[in-house]
Amino acid sequence: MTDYLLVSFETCPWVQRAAIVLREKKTPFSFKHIDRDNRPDWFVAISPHRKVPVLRIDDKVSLFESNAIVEYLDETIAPRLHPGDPLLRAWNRAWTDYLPTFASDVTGAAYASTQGDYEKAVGKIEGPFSKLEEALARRSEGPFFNGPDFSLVDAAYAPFLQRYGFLDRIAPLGKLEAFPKLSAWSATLMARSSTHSFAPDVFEGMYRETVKKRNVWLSQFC
Ligand SMILES: N[C@@H](CCC(=O)N[C@@H](CS)C(=O)NCC(=O)O)C(=O)O
Repeated sequence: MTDYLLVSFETCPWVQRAAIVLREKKTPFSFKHIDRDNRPDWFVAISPHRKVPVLRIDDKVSLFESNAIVEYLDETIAPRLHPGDPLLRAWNRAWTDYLPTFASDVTGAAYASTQGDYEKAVGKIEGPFSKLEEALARRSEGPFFNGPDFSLVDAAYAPFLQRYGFLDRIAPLGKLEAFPKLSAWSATLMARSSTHSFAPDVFEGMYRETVKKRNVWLSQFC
């Protein structure tokens, strides 16, 4: 049996994306959590950008970049999470390509160092939310991004929708409520066990601790 090791920082959303795909495929794996502030030499040697996730396979091969990792897992382990139809698959890839922008606009408030920067960051949330609401309106049914079947798009967005929820509970944002399809999608993903690498309430505490230590404007509320 192939041995999969996910090298991680405990609260990294990009690692979580890969872990979700492994859990959806019911594939056993383990985490190796490392310290962001003290990255070991063995890690630096296998991670060209010094970032997590790295997926170590059979302690021989290392893959980096969450999108490359999940595409590899999807090509090599059943069931396929990408849709079979090439057009729908291209459309799905277009939305996973959008993920870094979504992540930065929706969770940027967690990195703002002043109240002014925080308010500017909060002002960026509605744009991506409205884009996703329109994308979700194209399908005929839910509960997932494409309909009844869980996909790589669901795995990609779940960690960032979860962090939006955390931020909304640290200092109320109230943005999601204006987008019913996105709200329902987010609720579905939060209720899905594959989303969670830790018990949700424990993880929320860990996330708050991370924001607190970051010494940003939001830290005072954590
Ligand atoms: N594009 C990368 C992003 C990964 C990423 O930004 N990871 C963060 C942790 S959540 C990291 O390793 N940051 C370390 C750094 O920037 O030095 C991916 O999808 O894997």
